[in-house]
Amino acid sequence: MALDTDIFIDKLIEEGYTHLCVVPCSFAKNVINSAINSTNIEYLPCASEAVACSVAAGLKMSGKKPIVIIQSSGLTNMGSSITSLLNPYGVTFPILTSWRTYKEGDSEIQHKHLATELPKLIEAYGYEHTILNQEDIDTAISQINHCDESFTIGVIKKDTFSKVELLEEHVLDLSNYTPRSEFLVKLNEMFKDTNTLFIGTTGNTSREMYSFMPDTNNFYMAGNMGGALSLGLGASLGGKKVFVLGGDAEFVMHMGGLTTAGRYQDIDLTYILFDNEQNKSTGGQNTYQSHVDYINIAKASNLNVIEKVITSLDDFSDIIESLTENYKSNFIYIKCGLDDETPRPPLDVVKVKEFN
Ligand SMILES: Cc1ncc(C[n+]2csc(CCOP(=O)(O)OP(=O)(O)O)c2C)c(N)n1
Repeated sequence: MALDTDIFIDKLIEEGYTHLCVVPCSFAKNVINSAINSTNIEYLPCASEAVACSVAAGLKMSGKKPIVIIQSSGLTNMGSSITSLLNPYGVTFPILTSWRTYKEGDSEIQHKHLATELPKLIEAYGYEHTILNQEDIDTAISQINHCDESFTIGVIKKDTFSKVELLEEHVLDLSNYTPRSEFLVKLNEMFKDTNTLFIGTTGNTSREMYSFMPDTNNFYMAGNMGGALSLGLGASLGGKKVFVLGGDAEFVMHMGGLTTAGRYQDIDLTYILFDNEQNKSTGGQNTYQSHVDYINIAKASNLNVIEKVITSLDDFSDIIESLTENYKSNFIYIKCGLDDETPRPPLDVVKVKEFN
């Protein structure tokens, strides 16, 4: 049985909770949708789990009642905030983490370690954990209240929440944009059978590369969200010609990597940001990042930025062709639309520890 999600959110509001600080997980999709639909609790999407934790601490220390919702893979990102802010200062609020399981060949490799070790990680942070009751809302709410007052982390298992669709006004319409697959097919044509390394980011970019770029030299980084540019920097400093294909949520998670990458000019590194305005792989939640000027951020970090927002395949091919003659640390920004779901790359192609 699952909790009735809208009633759950209403009860949180009745209890005085004010903000939901979130980095999405598909396990929490319904509760996120319900919070976005509601006008009485503020949905506060965060660039990373560390950001979510610090924002929530600031809210709590100012008299508000925040809740943090994240994926188990991101609990590690909160390590410093937990051990060096919440713990020593005695600040508490509910942190709810999904608990991703792992089945060999059927789950993403990023979840393998914490599928068994999550309770030990929570314990190492100095917290207890409580698995959120999936049958009785009042029990679940009292668990959350307990987390609000103690060093206890709430754990969300799959199917804890009943289905909630986003209200029409919150659904993104990307139908005017070229789907990402068409840009990937173009790259596949242009770099077929070359040794150029394509690093795909966590989220749907990697999955779509597996379907639409069968002839290129691909590395699927199914995890380490936010680390793709830096992985690419290391690879290019190691002598590879590298393209990193990123998503808008991945790009901001550890955006400090941009300032490190900007130090290096004579390397074969190109970052292509595919902005579909959403976390496609965790349920399509809007990233609410339309205030971000990606082009100028990359420029100010000293990357060689293509100033034009790319929306057409023709512009894309021209720009890629011009780059291949003159590599530097390049940044290309594409506004793209959505493709249907594609399968995950299988374990044997994902689990690679040396680049080709
Ligand atoms: C540290 C961490 N936090 C959260 C997640 C869950 N997660 C996986 S993909 C993703 C969103 C990716 O969105 P984006 O980069 O825009 O790519 P898209 O899926 O839209 O192509 C999130 C939040 C994760 N894998 N790791």
